[in-house]
Amino acid sequence: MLRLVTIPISHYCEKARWALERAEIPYREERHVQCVHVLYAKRAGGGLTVPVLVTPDGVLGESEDILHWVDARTPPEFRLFPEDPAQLAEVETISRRLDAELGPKGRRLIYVHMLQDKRLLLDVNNTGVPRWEDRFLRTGFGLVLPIVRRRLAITPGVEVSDEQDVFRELDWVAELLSDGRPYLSGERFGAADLTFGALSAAVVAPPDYGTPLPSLEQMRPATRDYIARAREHRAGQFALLLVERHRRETISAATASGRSSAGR
Ligand SMILES: N[C@@H](CCC(=O)N[C@@H](CS)C(=O)NCC(=O)O)C(=O)O
Repeated sequence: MLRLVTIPISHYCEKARWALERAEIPYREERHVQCVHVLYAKRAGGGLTVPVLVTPDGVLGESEDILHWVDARTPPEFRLFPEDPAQLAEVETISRRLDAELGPKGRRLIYVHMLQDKRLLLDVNNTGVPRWEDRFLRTGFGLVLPIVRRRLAITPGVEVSDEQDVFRELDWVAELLSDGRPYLSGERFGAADLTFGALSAAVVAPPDYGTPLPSLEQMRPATRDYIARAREHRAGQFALLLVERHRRETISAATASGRSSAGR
């Protein structure tokens, strides 16, 4: 059985879960809270970040590598990355920009907001982690907080520029879609779409995710405000559509329904 070491709320971990579940590759998720995750990520053979996927062929500590590993075990017509070198380069360019921009900026933005609502944050954050880690984070929150702030480079007011950057990235995604392509990856659902669907969770809080997310009603008004605006954005609507159509879609279900492109 594969092991996937995660921080359950992490959207990079969601990217890995989504890819594995779509390809129906069984895995066991090992959920840990922030900071403690380092012990388990390192012990599994990874680095400082999660997801870490432990496979019989070795340990993968980058979400993009996990998608490639899954693809190598997926029938060609359902692979996330195209074979054609030019198309592959385009899909990787889009995915990597999402990994480098929307991922970290959206994450810091939601952390800054949620850190102001400790109880809701911990309830959502700690789903499925070992009991001692839940207690550790609740009682040691004051100790962990400065480490998280430092790791994420949270400085006073950083959420203002993060929000601008997030909406700039959403504009860019909308611009890509404006040529009429059905998916960011081209004619069918692929790595860029899965990456966008997972990483945009921090800004659209989709109704379906690998661990329960809070509803808009549970959030503070300022958080609700930017998430509602992101959901209304053309790219935000696309993100929600990706989740609705593809988050629970499996390759065998797509095959049974006669679709060769996993859900178009
Ligand atoms: N490039 C990595 C990024 C992963 C990443 O940033 N993971 C975060 C969780 S969202 C993490 O482990 N953060 C903990 C830390 O940096 O201490 C990937 O795509 O897998």
